Amino acid sequence: MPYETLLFDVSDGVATLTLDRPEALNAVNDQMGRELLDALRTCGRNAEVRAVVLTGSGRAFCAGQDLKEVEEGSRSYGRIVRSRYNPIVLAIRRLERPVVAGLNGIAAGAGVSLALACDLVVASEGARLTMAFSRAGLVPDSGSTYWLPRLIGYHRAFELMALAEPLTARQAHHLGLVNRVVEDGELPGAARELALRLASGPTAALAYTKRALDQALDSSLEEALEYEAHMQELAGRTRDHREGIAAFVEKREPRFEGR
Ligand code: T3D
Repeated sequence: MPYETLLFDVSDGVATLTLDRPEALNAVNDQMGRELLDALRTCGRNAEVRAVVLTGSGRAFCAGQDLKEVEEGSRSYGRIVRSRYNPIVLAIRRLERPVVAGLNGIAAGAGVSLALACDLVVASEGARLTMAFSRAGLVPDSGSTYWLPRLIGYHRAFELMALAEPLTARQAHHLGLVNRVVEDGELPGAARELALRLASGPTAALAYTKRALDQALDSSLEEALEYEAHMQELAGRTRDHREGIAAFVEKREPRFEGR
């Protein structure tokens, strides 16, 4: 599927998905929603892809829902959230590849939610995160009511959601919403470097790690222990596991193939 609102590149095991409506700060319209979902699913089907970077063109990561599209006519918000955003969030979580959000600039509304759904977040110094939903008289969606209280606790989550004050990249890092902050201009390189490292990792074991963490978020200790055992059983059957053991015994770095 050719994309018009998204740049899609695969090289050296890394797929880079760049939201590309810079004139609208990469706000998500209907077409971008469809294209992003298709691109994520394409990554899942392509064995060459072993890590994904999600980033934006221009000065923004993503300004959330395209509010001009909202203005154009009557709509069912519930239907849009269910049919557009929820499948994208689930596609990121179910993608058996690590997804790195490269926050090149402002992230607002569902743009923050998309970043939170990723496995790692690297932000440029000048990036800002704003839970802009309440300024539009809306409720945080696309998973942010799920992630934020788990990551930073109820009170801070509510404060961000209700007051919609922007967080700097450094503040977001301090709160644990962002893994790394890099100088402006270093971002595409830093996100890619991290993705390249992940792409040379044991892809199946990383996918099982992602599944186990998601499972553990809503499990009892007993359930988490059992799920870990299940994932370990699967990881233990991979060639990359055998390679990891061989590398240890031979005192060398492992060369994982993603199988
Ligand atoms: O059913 C449903 O759709 C519900 C789902 C909701 C999910 C949501 O995401 S709700 C939250 C939606 N997002 C927002 O409320 C953010 C709106 N944008 C802003 O508050 C500001 O633009 C920013 C704080 C992000 C950046 O401010 P600033 O001053 O740096 O830039 P700007 O001048 O406001 O924007 C630059 C251009 O981008 C401008 O276009 P123009 O005037 O030059 O032609 C602006 O209209 C456009 N733009 C920015 N955000 C959006 C947008 N266009 C459409 N939709 C946007 N969200």
